[in-house]
This record gives sequence, structure tokens and C-alpha cells, in this order.
Amino acid sequence: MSDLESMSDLETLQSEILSAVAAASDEAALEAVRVGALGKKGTVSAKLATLGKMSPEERKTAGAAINVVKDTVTSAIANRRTVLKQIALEARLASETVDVTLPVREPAAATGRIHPISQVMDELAAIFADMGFSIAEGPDVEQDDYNFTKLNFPEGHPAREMHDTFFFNPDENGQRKLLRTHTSPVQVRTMLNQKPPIRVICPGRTYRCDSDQTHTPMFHQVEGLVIDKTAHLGNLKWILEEFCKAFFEVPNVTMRFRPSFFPFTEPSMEVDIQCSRKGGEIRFGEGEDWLEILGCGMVHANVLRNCGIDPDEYQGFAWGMGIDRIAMLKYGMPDLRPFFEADVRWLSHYGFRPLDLPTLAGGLTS
Ligand code: 2NL
Repeated sequence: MSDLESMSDLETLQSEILSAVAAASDEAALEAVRVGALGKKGTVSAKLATLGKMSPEERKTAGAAINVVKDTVTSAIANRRTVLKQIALEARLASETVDVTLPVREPAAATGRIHPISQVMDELAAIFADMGFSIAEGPDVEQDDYNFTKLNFPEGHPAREMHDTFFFNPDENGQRKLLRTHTSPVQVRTMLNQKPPIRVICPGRTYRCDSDQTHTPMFHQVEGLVIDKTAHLGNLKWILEEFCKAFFEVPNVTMRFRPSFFPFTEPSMEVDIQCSRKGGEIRFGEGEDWLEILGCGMVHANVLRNCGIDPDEYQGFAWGMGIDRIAMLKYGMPDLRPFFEADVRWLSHYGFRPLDLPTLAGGLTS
């Protein structure tokens, strides 16, 4: 090869490498170009390897020319690397920009909400614990005996029909389990397992096959039970009044007791509280209207006997009310059905902040 030929050869090589350097679109592509030219088996390195076989004269000129190519390529690669680094940095800065003027996203503890039913259950627990009551719970799936028979519902009595019970298929012994229609079976279990005096409240889920504007097949009840040697209706009246004042957070309530019927109490009463409904808003402790909020009575002697308590030694009173209903009344919620629709928009409107716990000293809903 003549000197001229190898010179033009070198120029071609250099211009090819420089185009490849210019075309490298990221640092990995550029590194591949560098290895292809300057690496051990690179094209420029191959040119340098030919120097050994040349005469000293040839080596002088060719060596200088090849080293110029090597230096040119080396600095072109360094420059391109600087440019690519800058481009990569700009792309990253553009994609990772933070708009510091956006509002701070709140943590789950700040945005989460307590369901009104849970809030009301916590309020009930605070109020009745303050009056010396404990809380008892029991299974949602119950025996007929605890839900009906021990509560003085005779077999085949029409009152059983009135409960719209969800029954399970009978087991091998012909026993049909059911979904409890009230929380009374929890009090039955309490009487069977504890000696009087007894003071409990039993909040929980209850079920009836009924569904319309004001009924859902699952709803919540709280019942209370007091058994003692001298427990009487005067005590019951005081407890219910104290409860209503604390729960509705008013200084006074007027209550009205009307005779009624339940199989498990004798006598039985329904209780209304006085209220005003002016301007579409219910207020307690004033006004001329009445609103039914609960049922109650003296525990029937048959129920005491069925639950292992001697009615000649002990007597007691009990009451029951709907938690969903008193929650709606207290918090002005017009419709029952969204309670059970799990809609976070409803919950963020009607729910309660998780760290605001109800206390009697601090106010139930501060
Ligand atoms: C209502 C009426 C009531 C009871 C529940 C009860 C429980 C036992 C013995 C006697 Cl174990 N009574 N519970 C008593 C009277 C009324 O509920 O309207 N509930 C929504």
C-alpha cells in the first residue's frame, strides 16, 4: 500500500468513526463506538499495530498520522460524552420535576374516616361504661333456642313470624340455625354464664328479611340488661334519660313511656322523646313533637327462669334500640341505605376523624 493510499484510508476511517460518534444517541452507544475504535481489537488500535512491521522512516510519518486520528477520535468521544450526559440530565430533570406549589397529599391516618355506626357504638360504650355497664358480644349465627325459645316466644307463636327470620338449612339433628333477629341472645348467654348482679349492653349486627326505604336486611341494635334483687322501672327511666342527654348532647330531655308488648318483657313499653322538627331539623329537649326511639320493660319471669335465674330472688329490666336509627337522628343523615353501600364519598362526608375519640369529659363528638 502506498503512503497516499494509507493516508486516504486513515481519513476514511477517521471520518467514519467521527460520524458514528456524532450518531451515538446515548452513553452505551458511544461506549460501543469507543471500543470499536480504540479498544484492544479496535480499528484504530489495528492501525497502530501495523507500525511494528514498518521501516523506521515509514513508522515516523504513519505513526504521527495514526496518533492524530487516535487523539481526534479520543477527544471527539470525550466531547460527545459530555453532551450526552447533559442531554440525559436535562431529560431526567424534565421528567422528575416537582411542582412545589401543589398541596401536600395527606397520610392515610388523616384522610381515613370512622363509619358513623362505629362512632355511635364507641359513644354508646363510653356512656354506658360511665354508668357501670360492661359490653357483651355473641355470634351472628344463633340457635333458635337462644334467639326465640328462651326469650318466651312459644313454638308456633305468631311473634316468631313477625321477625322475618333468615333460617339456615336444618343439620343432621333437624336443628335449624338462624341469623339473630335481635341482640337478645347475647343477654341470654350472659344470664346463663354469669351470676347476678348483671349490668351489660350488647351492641351488634342483627338480621331480618326486610328491605325498603327504611329497612336493610342487616342492621345494628344495642340492648341493655340489668338484673339485681331490687332493679325497678325507676332505675330504667333514669338510665334511659341519662343516656339520651349524653348521647344527643343536650342538658334536658322529656320522655314518654307508652304501654306496648314484647314476649320477653312484662310490662313492656315504647319510649318517645320530645322534639321539635322546625325547618327540617330535629332538636331534642324542646318542641311539641314526639319521636319513638326504643322499647323496654321488666324482664319476663319466664325468661329469667329459662336462663337459670330465680324470679323470686331476682328481677330486672331490659331495653333495645336501633343504632342506625339513632345515628341518623343525631347526625342528620336522611337515608339509611348509604350506610351499607361502602361509598367513600359518603364516608368522607359523614365519617369521623380517627383520632377524635368520644369521651364524656371532652364531648362525644368534639
Ligand atoms: C326494640 C325493643 C327490646 C328487650 C329488647 C330483652 C332482652 C332480654 C330479656 C328481656 Cl334477654 N328483654 N330485650 C326488651 C324490650 C325491648 O327491644 O324496639 N328494639 C329495637
